Amino acid sequence: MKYVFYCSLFIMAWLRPISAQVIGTSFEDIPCHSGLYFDPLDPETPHPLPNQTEQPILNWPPTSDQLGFNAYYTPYDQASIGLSDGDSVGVTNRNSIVGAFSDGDQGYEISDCDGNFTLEFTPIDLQEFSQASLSIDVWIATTGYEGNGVNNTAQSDRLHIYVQDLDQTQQRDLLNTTGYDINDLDIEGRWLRRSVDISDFNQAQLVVTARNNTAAEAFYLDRIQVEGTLASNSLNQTNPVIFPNPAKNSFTLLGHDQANTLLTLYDVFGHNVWTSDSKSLTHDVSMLHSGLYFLSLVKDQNTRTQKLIIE
Ligand SMILES: [Ca+2]
Ligand SMILES: [Ca+2]
Ligand SMILES: [Ca+2]
Ligand SMILES: [Ca+2]
Repeated sequence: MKYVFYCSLFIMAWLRPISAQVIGTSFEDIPCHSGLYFDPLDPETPHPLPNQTEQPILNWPPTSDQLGFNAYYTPYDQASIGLSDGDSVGVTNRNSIVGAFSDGDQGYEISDCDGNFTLEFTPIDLQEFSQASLSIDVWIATTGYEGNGVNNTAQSDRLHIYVQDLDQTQQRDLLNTTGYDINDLDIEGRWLRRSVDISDFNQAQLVVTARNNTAAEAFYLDRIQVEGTLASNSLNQTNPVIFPNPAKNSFTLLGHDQANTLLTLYDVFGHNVWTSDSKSLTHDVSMLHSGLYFLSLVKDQNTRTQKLIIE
């Protein structure tokens, strides 16, 4: 009787919707190089911006608990020098303009691109979530910006930050100065927290695209956070129980027929990171990094998915 009582308490606690940080980045724990970034490729053609030895990092791979990002360059309609002349871009701890980063000691800087700089973050799989939001901190350096950002020219600075759903082909703005002189928007010289609801998105990707052309024109990014609440059907009472959850090196799965069940763990990017058809109740996951995962159980073409946190 006691056992049933405690089990009921456990399941009730476990059935509560869980709202928590899904993933993010604050650009901490990434190597930081001072100095300028020099793009070695032709500024007249669009291209990915490759990391250069001992220069600020522009691209970084994702981990199970941190978003990755990749940088791209697109020239003006009349191509200029782009980032070939040496510019302050990428992961930085230079805080002379922002005073302090909004989270930790590092952020991401985009300055003097002489063209268009696009930063794409790792797409996140949100299909298991009923609610989700994405937030970012932005600092726009105080200086004179030109134009209204409509034309793809040097005299038309702009900053556009949005989340796109790669699955449903839609996008939602966090900040878009297109159509305005940045100086008229009262957004310079302080950290701005921008958030957007993406509960209806399946595959969410954060994109930052910037156009500026002097060293004084600088945009900074920090404290990117995706938060979410798991969909209630992922917490179905008939599902097996994962214990402990959060897990450290292993987890035990109770209340399911372990014979002929295929277990797969997916990370928040939708990547398959672990598979097992073991009949054991306890599974070793010590090789996985800490983070949020989805445990998928497939048996007789029926699939159940549950959340697993590894610490
Ligand atoms: Ca930071
Ligand atoms: Ca430049
Ligand atoms: Ca202006
Ligand atoms: Ca300008």
